[in-house]
Amino acid sequence: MKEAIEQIYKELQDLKTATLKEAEEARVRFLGKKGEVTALMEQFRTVAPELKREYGQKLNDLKKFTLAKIEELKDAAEAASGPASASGEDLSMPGDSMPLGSRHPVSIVRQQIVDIFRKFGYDVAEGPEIEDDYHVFEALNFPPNHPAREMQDTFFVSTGHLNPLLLRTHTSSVQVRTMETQPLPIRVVCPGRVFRNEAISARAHCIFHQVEGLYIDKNVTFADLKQAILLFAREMFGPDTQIRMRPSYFPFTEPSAEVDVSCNICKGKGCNICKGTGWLEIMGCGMVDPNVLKASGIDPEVYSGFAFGMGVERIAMLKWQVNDLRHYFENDMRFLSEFSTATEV
Ligand code: 2U9
Repeated sequence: MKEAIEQIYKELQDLKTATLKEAEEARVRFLGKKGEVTALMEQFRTVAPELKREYGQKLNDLKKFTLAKIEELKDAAEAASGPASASGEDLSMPGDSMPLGSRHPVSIVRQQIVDIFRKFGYDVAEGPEIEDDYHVFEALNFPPNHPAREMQDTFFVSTGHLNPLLLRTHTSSVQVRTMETQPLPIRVVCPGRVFRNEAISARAHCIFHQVEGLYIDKNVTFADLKQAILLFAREMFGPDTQIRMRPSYFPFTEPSAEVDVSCNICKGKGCNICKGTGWLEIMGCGMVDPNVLKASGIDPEVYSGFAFGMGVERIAMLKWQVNDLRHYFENDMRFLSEFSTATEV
């Protein structure tokens, strides 16, 4: 037994461990149920009575020495790896990161557009996505056989009666409802989802977002429209932005125009974003057709107004030079995370 005790002292003196786990393994090796020191303590029973006192003392000393050595090894391992839990994990490690969600780019741009018009004094109105034929077409001066009403352009919810239900193809129906219910003058922007029965491609989708606007008062002129659009374009695309208007046609406005802004990539010189023209189309607009005012009970002899409409995805594509509309609908995190800090106007 004497040799065995000395052998254990020697092993303990030379013992080195690098981690808490190794120190714990050493404890089990010497002091565990089947440990070397534990085995010697059990052998004590077989020691001759006249030697019991001497060996009792030796074994107690050995046990104390072993406990102190293991304690020392554990302290050294903890000091080397920082604070640790009982299971040996390093509690000083940084935690797993929890990525924060962020607003969708379409939502960011829709809010930016709305905020600009709110700053100009416009109210915000929303309305139903399932609408009736009257508020989407009839009240907006669409002739009965206008192609936009047809099956291939409109998703019908119910057909077969005079005023079918359908998914709105534009948010103009919200302006019609505003004209029906709100006192004049009216200055309102209407953001929302719209639905068109179109094949999905890089440039078109069957669901997209619009912001439309309407201003009705006495003596509203095309010059007011031009000024409102210019101020909007400069807030949205930068203070040096120029606009131009090209004549167009919509059933609900007369005269009507398409609006382009100077390309903010090439500063009007011509690049592949503006396809060499120096201009980018951003919206349509016009003076509200007298028939539209009349349909909602507003006297076109007394009042006039302008209206405009833009696709939010299109504005977002121009703002961030995204070349495929479908990115906005696919919820690919690699795309969406590009916009996690893009909240400023
Ligand atoms: C009322 C009267 C007039 C809204 C207008 C446009 C021109 C227009 C398109 C832009 C791209 C739709 O998203 S898009 O495809 N819109 O060009 N919208 S004027 O005119 C109205 C609305 C309501 C009562």
